[in-house]
Amino acid sequence: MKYRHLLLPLAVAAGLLSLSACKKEASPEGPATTAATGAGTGETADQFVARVNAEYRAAFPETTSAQWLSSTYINDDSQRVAAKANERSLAQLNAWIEQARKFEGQPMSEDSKRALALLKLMTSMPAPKDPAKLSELTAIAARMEGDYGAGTYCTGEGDAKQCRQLGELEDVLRSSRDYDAQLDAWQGWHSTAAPMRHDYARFVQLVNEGATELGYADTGAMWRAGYDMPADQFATETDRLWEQVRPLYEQLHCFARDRLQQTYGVEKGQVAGGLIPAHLTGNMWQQEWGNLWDILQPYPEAGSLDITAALEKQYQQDLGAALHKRGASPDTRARFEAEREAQLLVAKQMAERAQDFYVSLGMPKLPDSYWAKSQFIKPLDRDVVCHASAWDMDMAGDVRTKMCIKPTEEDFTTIYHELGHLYYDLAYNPQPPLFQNGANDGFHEAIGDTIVLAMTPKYLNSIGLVDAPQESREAVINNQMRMALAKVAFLPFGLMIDRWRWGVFDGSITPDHYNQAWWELKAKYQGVAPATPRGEEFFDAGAKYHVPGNTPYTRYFLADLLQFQFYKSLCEAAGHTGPLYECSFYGNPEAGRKFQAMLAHGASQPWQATLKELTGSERIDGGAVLEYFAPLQEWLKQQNQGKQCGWQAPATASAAPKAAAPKG
Ligand code: X8Z
Ligand code: ZN
Repeated sequence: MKYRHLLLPLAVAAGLLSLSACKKEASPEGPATTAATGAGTGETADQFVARVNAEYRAAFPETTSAQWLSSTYINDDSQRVAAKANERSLAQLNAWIEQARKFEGQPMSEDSKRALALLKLMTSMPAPKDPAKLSELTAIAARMEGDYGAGTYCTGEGDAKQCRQLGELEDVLRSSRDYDAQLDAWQGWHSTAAPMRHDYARFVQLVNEGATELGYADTGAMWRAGYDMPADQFATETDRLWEQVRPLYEQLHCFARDRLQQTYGVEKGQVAGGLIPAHLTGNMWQQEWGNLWDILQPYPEAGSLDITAALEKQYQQDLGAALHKRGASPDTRARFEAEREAQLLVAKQMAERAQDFYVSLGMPKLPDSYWAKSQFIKPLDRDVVCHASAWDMDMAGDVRTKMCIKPTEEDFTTIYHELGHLYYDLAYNPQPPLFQNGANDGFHEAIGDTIVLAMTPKYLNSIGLVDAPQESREAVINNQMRMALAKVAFLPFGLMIDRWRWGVFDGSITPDHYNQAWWELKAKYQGVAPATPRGEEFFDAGAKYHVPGNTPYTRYFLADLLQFQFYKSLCEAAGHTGPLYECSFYGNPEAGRKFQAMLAHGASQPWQATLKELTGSERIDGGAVLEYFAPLQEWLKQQNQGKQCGWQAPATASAAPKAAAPKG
């Protein structure tokens, strides 16, 4: 992710209608007069649902276009248009929900019952009915997203002044091993979020008002209500799942901390209590640790899995060819153009690789419009939102991704992730609009990641990214570590973000404790801590896109587990025998058929039924994660023998708000 300075506020509020995942879905929008029709006009419930579906479909492309423009071409005008569209959309949604009340208890089909239940949950940003407050809400949402996108950290004065945005600061965390340079990059990015605190506190008040008007205790309760089970039960379910996988995470944490101490010294390699310093994980939010491969690789002699290095090599090749085209001694301008050409080419090559995997399963190629209209690399002539997202523009095949791709392993797997969203969209496009969504939001996030699990060393070798894999225990452990740094490291992060937000929404975390609660939860779940004090003058939650972007996050925790369940089932469908971690279903049409059948259901039935069809089970479960990582867990235990594992959350944690025990 990389942002340049945004002069103007971004008006696209992510998650206004969080139909699916990180997608920026259009909000419904219909003629204002529809509010006046309804049951009073003799319309039946089934007819009402059909009308909402039709109005929604009709309004969809225009609204998504406004949002796409505002995210990929930021200026006053695109922001104004998108902001206004969001305001109208949320008003329309409230009107539909109001009209739907008239049909409570009336006869209707099972599909209509489900559609009406889903209608109430269509937005993650419930809006107050009061028009002034609705307007204030969309303005704040737009401003926060803009502030995040515009975040710039400047140091030095005069000629020595240097300003960097997220992408450049992330480069430091990924590539530098200089403690102070990393700390500076980490602190720099987090300093950009501090001014958002006030807006966020007001935002919370406004969405809570919207949520209570809809009959929920608060916005967090509304978010938890979206899982075809009682909201309380869902919260308990996430606790259960975390307890299942926590021991595995703790082993990984212990190993990583030890290696960090070897690298940076005993003192600097940890924070008091055995916590990992937040700026040393190679990731701004400590959510994935794959960039620490150089430090954490178990057996450097057992074959290279350095995908970032391989992609960089591909880029250099592309650049060589682009330069070659420009003659023997290209001038500065020609060199610059060659660099841009090579950046775009390698980005598209990465996306083509991802597409190839889906096609190998029997899925269609993405339409030409995908290649023509997607944003692959960061444009130079304007500001854009770089955080990766997948878009269904019209429910009729105009699908796009928006990224600022760099040739890194992280971006490579992110494209596979994003295409998972698009293939889900395309598969459920025949459903009525209200069912055009993931079985639950975790499903949407898990599709592409399931494919990522099938990117075994053999597969990576077949596409020329790594050497022919060795058949050794060391090689297995290496690959398990590579996967664990992405998938296991992520687990507590996937949980803690909404633990914090649930607490913020239910009032148990008050604005004067935002940062304290944030770091208490980071310590409790992830075992990470800032190396320097982070008082309430900061707003560190705001430094993570999904907080100002208001995208619920528990979906990613669920996805981290679900993807292993999906993977196991697809491996079985492909006839895989042997250890789970060896399976790749690349090129297997049977696995493809099973996957496609699941995708095609969309949200038309409770997710439990969809899960059962694919896996035989109705429950999300950590068992497949543990099965997959069994060799690594054993290895980690051996490595950690004699070490004092675990950590002590800081003393203030005893005063932690009841964020983990949300209300209904
Ligand atoms: O936001 C995303 C995707 C878009 S849905 C790029 N992810 C989460 C994140 O970046 O924090 C994917 C993994 C987790
Ligand atoms: Zn996603």
